[in-house]
Amino acid sequence: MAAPILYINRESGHSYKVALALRLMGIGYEQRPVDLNVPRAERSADFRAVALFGEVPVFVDEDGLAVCQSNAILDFIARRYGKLDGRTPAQRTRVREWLAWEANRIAMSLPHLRFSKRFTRADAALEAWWTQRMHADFDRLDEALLGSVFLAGDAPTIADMSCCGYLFWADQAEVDLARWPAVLAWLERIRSLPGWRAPYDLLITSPPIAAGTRT
Ligand SMILES: N[C@@H](CCC(=O)N[C@@H](CS)C(=O)NCC(=O)O)C(=O)O
Repeated sequence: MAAPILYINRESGHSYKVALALRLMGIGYEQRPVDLNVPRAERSADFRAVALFGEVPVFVDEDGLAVCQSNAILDFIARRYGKLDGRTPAQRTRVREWLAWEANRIAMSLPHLRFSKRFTRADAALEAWWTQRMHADFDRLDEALLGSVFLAGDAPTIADMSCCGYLFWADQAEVDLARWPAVLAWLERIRSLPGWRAPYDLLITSPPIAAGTRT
């Protein structure tokens, strides 16, 4: 059996979510960087063969099964390796509720705002909209974390990996998380987990995002 492969880009928080989960699970795998400046149709043949949507991350397991979409990959690896999942059926359901929430909320605000501030500027109206949604998302997370150590109980799960991924780059979106103390405390708990690595320490070098690139 071949080692699993994770196609990533160093500037992709979606890639980081999965890389962090694999690291905390102790699963060995090979990272392959993808140049996001290259049009999707011209990316490497091995990537195009497995990337159903042309995006990173893509995970290819030991049997060659390719899984796309960060939260689907998190769900897949939690079940495949039996780690970072809820302990009870109710907790496992709660975990997947957070995955679905993240895809429609955090993934639709903070990553876009951060990309605009750091790489290719979007309209001011779009930035304002993403900022407003991001604040509402952080309010919701803060409320959840006031009464819970992690998002689905007292142990970390893929729900935490999904929701925390981009928050380690909050400074790049020029947002100060001090307004959300429960979120800050939760990020600190995640940072303290054995094996935790910051995004740029975990994701290998990829061709830098060129000026004007949109993802
Ligand atoms: N919903 C996807 C989003 C993935 C995504 O937006 N990937 C970006 C990098 S963070 C990408 O590959 N962009 C390349 C492109 O759009 O060509 C997920 O959760 O995996």
